[in-house]
Amino acid sequence: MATRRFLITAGLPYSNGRLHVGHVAGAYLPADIYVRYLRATGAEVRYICGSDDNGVAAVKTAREKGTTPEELTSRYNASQRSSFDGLNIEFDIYGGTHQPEFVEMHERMSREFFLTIHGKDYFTKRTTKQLYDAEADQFLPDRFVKGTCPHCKSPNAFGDQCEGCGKSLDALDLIDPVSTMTESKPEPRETIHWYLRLDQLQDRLRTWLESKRDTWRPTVVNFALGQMTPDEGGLPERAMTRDLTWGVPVPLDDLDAQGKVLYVWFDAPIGYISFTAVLCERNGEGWQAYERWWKSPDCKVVNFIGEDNTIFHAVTFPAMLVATHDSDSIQGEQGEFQLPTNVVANAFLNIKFPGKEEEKISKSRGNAVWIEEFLQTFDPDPLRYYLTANAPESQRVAFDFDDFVKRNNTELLNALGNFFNRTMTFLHKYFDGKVPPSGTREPIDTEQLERCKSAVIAVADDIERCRFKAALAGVMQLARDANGYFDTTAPFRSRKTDMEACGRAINVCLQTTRTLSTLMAPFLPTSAEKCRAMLKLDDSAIAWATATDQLADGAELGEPQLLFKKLDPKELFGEQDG
Ligand code: B3M
Ligand code: ZN
Repeated sequence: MATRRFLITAGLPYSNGRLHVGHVAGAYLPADIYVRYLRATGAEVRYICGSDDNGVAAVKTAREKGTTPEELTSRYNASQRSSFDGLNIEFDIYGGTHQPEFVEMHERMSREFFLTIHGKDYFTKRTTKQLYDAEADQFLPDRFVKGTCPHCKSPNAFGDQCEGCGKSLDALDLIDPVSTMTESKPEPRETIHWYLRLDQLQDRLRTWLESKRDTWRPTVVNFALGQMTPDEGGLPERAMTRDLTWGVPVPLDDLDAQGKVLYVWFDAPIGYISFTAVLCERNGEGWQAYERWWKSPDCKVVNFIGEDNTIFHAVTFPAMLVATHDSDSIQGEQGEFQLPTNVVANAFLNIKFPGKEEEKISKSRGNAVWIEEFLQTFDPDPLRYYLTANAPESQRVAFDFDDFVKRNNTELLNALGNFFNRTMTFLHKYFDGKVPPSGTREPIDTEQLERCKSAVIAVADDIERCRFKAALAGVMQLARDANGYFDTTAPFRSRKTDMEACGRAINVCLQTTRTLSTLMAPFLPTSAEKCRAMLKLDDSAIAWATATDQLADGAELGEPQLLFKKLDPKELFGEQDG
């Protein structure tokens, strides 16, 4: 069979803040698990990410912090990168749309995209009205305008959305608008922008999305198709340029384009491609080798995102890709940009602190759990575990501290950790650390080994379908069954009466740890490494196909190591409520 190839992306985080658990649960961790698993099956994979540096978010935060967007985005690019490292989320490249090593390639590719789409007549140039701050001498991005909501009359409405009722707004409809830059009253002025003709691309997108009904998460496909219902007018044109100086300048030889940049949602997804090109260049293949990943139907592109990014990944970006095609194939012919094979979106994560109500994670309320801080107290694997076992795959769930501690102690420690620990300790105590002979296996033994084999298939199947939570549950079930096997065969009793039976049971337990060490690796890479050390296996044991390879009779194994620590809620939260 030819080697499978995958290009995996995770949404580019805005580089205007630190990473919190919600980000990680949304996209980066599930993608990392998927990538680790795919590699274990022998697939050729590139995992691409980096920061989304352009757009208003950086300009606004930089202003608030009294710094420049360059300085701000470079600082947070580094901070986010180190949080990812700390969690063992391993990208093949971590770029940044405005970072020194990437900006040139990124802008070149973004310009090329814009010009190709322009050349194919998928833009309309249009004059509209927008709020202008005469004091600051600039048009105001939506987020820079505050006012009263025309719907609910809340005074906390911004130009794009009301914080009170959540409705999305047009800045021009705000009552008593105020510029957040200068506190002055902005006035409507005419401006010109380029709109992507999504209406012209909608039929092809709909056909493409319909074909994904059986393989994508229903939340994603239904949401995207829901944008295209004809009775509500279908997809509107969307402005792909902005009046801003921070970003990729609009590449048109047109006076009206001066002082304007590409909309951040136009250039950001191109970051996936431009970072791939830089990666290819770094690897010495030349940047053009990116085409092997992006323009070849035998490479599958899969995007992992948070749910709020669905419209851009399931509609707008695919529309941009289709708009560059010469052929009328929707997925893309050889040599054309491929549409994603899957767009995997997770819902948001809420937060629940001990003794408090569940709430939305919000920077302004200061209730986020920052990765940087979390890693000062905890190891990465328990967080990876909890965020997968409790993943917001189909709906919002809460990061609940009590539950985190409980699951660490009852699941990771009591089920998985304990099985390794009791098996390895027993081995060293009574068998001198050497694998006892498998002997003639009884049905109870072969049943346990069969469970290992079935788990290998079931876990793979769940990961292939991006059901990571179910996949991890499958791994944990095997650990629990293994404990059951240990209890039933009771080597701690048979060692006094029947050393052969005792050795047989320990042999099967060891074969099970061998399987578990492979199956847990995508989820818990650090702990899996410890397991390999205990079993004296090298990294080749990550390969999925080796999961049920047997440890040889008589093989000498390593010392037992504790995989997980018990967490004490009193120690952790004792001081919290006073
Ligand atoms: N920066 C949105 C976000 O962090 C955005 C993702 C871009 S992916 C191309 O929510
Ligand atoms: Zn409102």
